[in-house]
Amino acid sequence: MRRLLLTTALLAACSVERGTGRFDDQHVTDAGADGGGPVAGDAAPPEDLSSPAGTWMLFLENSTCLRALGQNKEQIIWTWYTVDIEDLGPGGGDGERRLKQNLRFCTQEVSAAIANLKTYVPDRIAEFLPPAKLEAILAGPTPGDRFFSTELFETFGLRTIGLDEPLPTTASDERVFDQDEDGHPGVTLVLGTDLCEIYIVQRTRTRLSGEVVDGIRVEGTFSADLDKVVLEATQSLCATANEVTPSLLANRFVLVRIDGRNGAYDFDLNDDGDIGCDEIRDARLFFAEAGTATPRDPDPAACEQ
Ligand SMILES: [Ca+2]
Ligand SMILES: [Ca+2]
Repeated sequence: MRRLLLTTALLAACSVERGTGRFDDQHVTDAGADGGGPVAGDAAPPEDLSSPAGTWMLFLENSTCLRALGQNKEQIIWTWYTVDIEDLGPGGGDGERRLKQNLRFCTQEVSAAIANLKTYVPDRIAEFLPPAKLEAILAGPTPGDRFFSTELFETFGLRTIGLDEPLPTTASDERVFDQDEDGHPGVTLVLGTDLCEIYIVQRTRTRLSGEVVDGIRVEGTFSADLDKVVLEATQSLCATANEVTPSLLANRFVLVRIDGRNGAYDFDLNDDGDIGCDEIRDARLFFAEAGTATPRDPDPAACEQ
């Protein structure tokens, strides 16, 4: 029965209208071992998260404000990661566990903001980003028990940079490097439908704070410091429209198990024993459609101040 329901949901995910844009033509592939996409575990998920080790998907929804052309509007940045969790054993508190998380950045999407312009983050960037290691504390296994992570420190196009050091502003700065190996400084993003390319460097600092929902899901909010500099652009207009500040709304995260254990869905669609970014892109559409990790629409109230 669970498989039947799942197949129906997957078909719905395939046929949903997603508007226009270069990321909107993706479909859930049909590469499951049984030809039917991800398969749910045999048992229903347990209420308690007593065995967190395994592979999860992390969904981040970062609410920012973009100021340009005399306007200040919400710009949401969504990022999807694979997370391999190791259980390091009991922590200091009663029932507490220490976890190690190995994160791999897979894909990122940005909502349209000023003048309906979208920033596109090419999927190939993920191939050049190193994995990140974080620790986390799970205060207990029952729904409502707290979950905290150490800080996720990520950079685009920067060789070395301090936590708060001002970012380079020129391509000739020795801290800048061509991380996505396309011959342009920093990392290349695309604005609009090929309106222009921007060559950027960026630093993000993220810290998760959430709680257990059930045996296969943790949800909560996160703090995010985002610094971004456009080093060069193919049109000068595109270089200026990038002042990003935090919004008035909370950032949201969802961590959901995707390895088939404990009643979770299994997104190792090609059965090679690993869940890669191609499979995360399928999981992303599936959980968006299922309502588990669904990107919300920008809110006009987010940046009114
Ligand atoms: Ca580059
Ligand atoms: Ca796989």
